[in-house]
Amino acid sequence: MMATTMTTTMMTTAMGARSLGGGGGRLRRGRAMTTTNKMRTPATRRDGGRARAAARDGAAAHDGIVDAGLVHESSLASCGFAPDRRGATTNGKTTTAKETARMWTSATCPFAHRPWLALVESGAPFELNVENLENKSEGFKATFARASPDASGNPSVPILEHAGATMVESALVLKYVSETFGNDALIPKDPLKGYYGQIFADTFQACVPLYFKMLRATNAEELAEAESAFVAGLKKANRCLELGTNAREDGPYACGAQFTTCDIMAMTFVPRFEIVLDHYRGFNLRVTLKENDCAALESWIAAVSTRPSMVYTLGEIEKMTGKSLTDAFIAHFAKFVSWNPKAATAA
Ligand SMILES: N[C@@H](CCC(=O)N[C@@H](CS)C(=O)NCC(=O)O)C(=O)O
Repeated sequence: MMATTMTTTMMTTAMGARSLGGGGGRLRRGRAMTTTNKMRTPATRRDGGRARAAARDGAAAHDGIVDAGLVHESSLASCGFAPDRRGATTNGKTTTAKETARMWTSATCPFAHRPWLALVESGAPFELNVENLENKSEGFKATFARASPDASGNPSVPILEHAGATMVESALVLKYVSETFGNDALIPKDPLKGYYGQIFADTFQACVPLYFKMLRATNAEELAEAESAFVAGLKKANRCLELGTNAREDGPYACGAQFTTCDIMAMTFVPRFEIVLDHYRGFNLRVTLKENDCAALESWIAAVSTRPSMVYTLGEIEKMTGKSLTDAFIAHFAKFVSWNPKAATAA
């Protein structure tokens, strides 16, 4: 099957103006992007072009920007090692945020869901190429081979094409999208909150391989072992939120009031954990968190689960797959499950 191209119009953070223009609808540009352009005025424009003029005349790179007396003789500018600023009329963000991003994705992939959330949150102009991972298109394979460190590796989503570049790996693509579009709104602003958000995100993410271990278990003993490691991982993630209580007291997200990439890195797994583990392993995430006094993690889950971009993208997954979210996620992760205790009991 060929990849389906879905042209998606931008959606504002408030989700008030959300719309999905299928079938090649005209792309609208995000409000946040306009703000980015305003905020990112390059130094050469701020100083009225004096620095460029100075560089052209062979003067020091700082001429016209700061008083000569303020520049230490060991500075890069004085030593002549400062980057050549001639022709530097803009920075990367100013120009590239206007270009439409194309993301190769699979509707149900938790990794591709990360940059998708960031694209939506940022009001970026983007298109989705929804790939059938069971029957990959030649275009998808070639695009992956162009960008992956392992050109002959198994092609995977997400892949982002933007500004003439092709990028792989969800965490890096998420970072790129967040920095390129939407005025850095998703990047933690406060360093301490950022610390707590990141340690939480990293710790929560350590549960992901344990989740796959639970799905891959081939007998009750393996499952019990994987499950207890998974629960221990959840408790550690809960502890990270607790450790950051004072810093994060202004809001429910990993960094407090600010919704950031730290939330996005972790949150896409929440509905998968809930639905897939319940179905294949009879494991109830919410009950487990309650039984293990993980109130901080429960509050974070409540906040990210109701985030408008999350609600919106989950709805889109149903539209793309033509299935309920439950059926779509169960089908996506079926390939990891070779032993099903329910089926074993029934047999
Ligand atoms: N480390 C990668 C993992 C991406 C990944 O595993 N994607 C899965 C889909 S959820 C994939 O495309 N697998 C290839 C396949 O199913 O053949 C990332 O974070 O981007």
